[in-house]
Order: sequence, then structure tokens, then C-alpha cells
Amino acid sequence: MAKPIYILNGPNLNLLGQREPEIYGSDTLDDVKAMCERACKDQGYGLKFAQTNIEGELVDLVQEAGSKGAALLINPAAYTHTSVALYDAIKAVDIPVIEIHISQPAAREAFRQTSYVAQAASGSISGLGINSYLLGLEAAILKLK
Ligand code: CA2
Repeated sequence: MAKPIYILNGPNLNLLGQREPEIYGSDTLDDVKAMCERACKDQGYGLKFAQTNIEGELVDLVQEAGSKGAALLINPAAYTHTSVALYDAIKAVDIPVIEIHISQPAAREAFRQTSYVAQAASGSISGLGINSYLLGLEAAILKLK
């Protein structure tokens, strides 16, 4: 059985579609999950999709992806800009890791200008709304070919 693609989401992304639609759009995280499930199925991959507000749980899930997953997409949300623990966890896995953002952090506040995760990931996709997830999947699958 082929390994699934992991898509991990960080803090507050459970609120997607409920607040700040001008920045993050009106689709919910369940909508994003359904869209990614369809895209993975079309490409012959299973999907493990998770969200947590807890930094250590994200680290555990990155480690799990490293042993049980084919590739990892991660929207680390605010931990993007703060987490050396996530940087270390991503550095320790040997699968393609694509950093995803719905908004464009580079065009936002000064505190969003540093990404620890980008310094460990294979690549980053930002600013394209929830299509960042679809494009991230395409990038991960291209890397697996
Ligand atoms: O643009 C992204 O995907 C971000 O990862 C979203 C994070 C932010 O801290 C990053 O700089 C960029 C924020 C996630 C919070 O999500 C919410 C969604 C809707 C309503 C409230 C929060």
C-alpha cells in the first residue's frame, strides 16, 4: 500500500471561513480537506489531513509524516514565524516538505517576514488562497515522480 500524503495545519486554522474572510476567504477547513481528498484520489494517493493548535502535536505529526507519509504539506500558521522546534522536526524528515500559506505573509506585518519553516522545507507556496494547497499537492507529487 502506497504511503499517504500528509497535510498538517497549525493554530487557529480551525476558524477558517468564520473570521477575516478578506484575508483568508470564506471556505472552511473542511472544504479544504474535501478539495485535497479529491485531488489526492485523482493522483492515486491517500491523504492524512490534520489540524492542531498545539505546537508539540504538530512536531509529533511531522515526525509521523516522516515515517508513514510519502510527502508533507504544512501550513504552520503562526508557528511559521516562531518555531525552532518545527524547523528541527522538518530538518529531520527525509520526504518532500512543502510550506503552504493561504495569505501572502511577505506582504503583511513585519513579524510575518521571517519563516523558520521555509528554511527547512523543500519549497513554499503562498498567497493564492486555498489554491495554495492544490498547488502544494502538485509540487509534492512532482517531487515524488
Ligand atoms: O496565510 C496563512 O495561511 C497563514 O499561515 C495563516 C496564519 C498566519 O499566522 C500566517 O502568518 C499565515 C493565521 C491562521 C489563522 O487562521 C484564521 C483563519 C480565519 C480566521 C481567523 C484565523
